[in-house]
Amino acid sequence: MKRKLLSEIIGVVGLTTFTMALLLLTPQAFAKTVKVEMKAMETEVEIDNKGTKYPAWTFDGAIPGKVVRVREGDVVDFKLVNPESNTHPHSMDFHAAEVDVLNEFAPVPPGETKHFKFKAKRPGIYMYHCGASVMAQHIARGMYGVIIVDPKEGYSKKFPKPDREYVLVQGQYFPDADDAQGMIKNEGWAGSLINGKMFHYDPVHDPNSKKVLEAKPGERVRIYFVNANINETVAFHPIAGIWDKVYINGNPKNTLSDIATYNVAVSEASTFDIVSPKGKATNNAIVDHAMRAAMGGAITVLMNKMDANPKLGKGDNILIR
Ligand SMILES: [Cu+2]
Repeated sequence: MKRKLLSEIIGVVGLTTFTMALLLLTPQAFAKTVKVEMKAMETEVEIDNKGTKYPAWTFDGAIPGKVVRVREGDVVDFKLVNPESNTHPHSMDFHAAEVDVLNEFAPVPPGETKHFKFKAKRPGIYMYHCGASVMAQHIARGMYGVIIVDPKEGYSKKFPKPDREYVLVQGQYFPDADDAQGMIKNEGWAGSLINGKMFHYDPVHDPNSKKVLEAKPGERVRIYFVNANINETVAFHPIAGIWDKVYINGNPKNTLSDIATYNVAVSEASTFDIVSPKGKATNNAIVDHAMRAAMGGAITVLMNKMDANPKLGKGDNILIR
């Protein structure tokens, strides 16, 4: 009798251990808390390749702010510092967060710090931006960036592993940085910023441009694109290529195939795969096909060549400054 009881206890303990081990192996068990800290900085930046200065408002001193990358299920533990030396309130609005606009996204006065957490429940890519009033001005002056929430399932046939990844964030350039009402009305914009600079990666149209995106012929290049314009939709097109896949909102559940031009709404972030022909060097010009924007700087050269820099489009080199 005693022996039977003992074996039952061992059985239960064994089962519990087995269940715990199983739980440890489920994807939730790998979810982590990712600490992200940003400092609002009212500072000058260069908005073209010849060094023209602009009185920007930024996250951490650069347009766009840093790339935040987490995995579906992770908790983002975020802190925004607004130093006393600033003259305006600033805030953070992560489009990947489901929270309270009046609480987590509330403006932070100079000299104060805001701390909040959210769980990144839905995979995809999302814009983040300052939402302090006048919001159009805080975005136009540079307070935006991207958060990537990688799907917990990882890669699949439907969502193949890319060979290279690049982040491109487009914004409108308003030379009169104080004209908030003009920004709202879409008046006075004079160019398009790609990752903070007009013609940033386009030596064809700007001899001062020294950078391009690089890949090897035949590689799958994944572009994470954010429309951080104030009022303008982006007609996103790879000249001399076709998007192999477009993942609306960056989510593999929303996959389109064989797309020449895809309209990206203001504040939309979507993911675009392009695969160049194998075995020969080619070039693509990734543009906003709306001509005012393209001719104002929204052109990015993607060079597909055998001796592509092996470090570009990998690891920390997906947003090229
Ligand atoms: Cu701001």
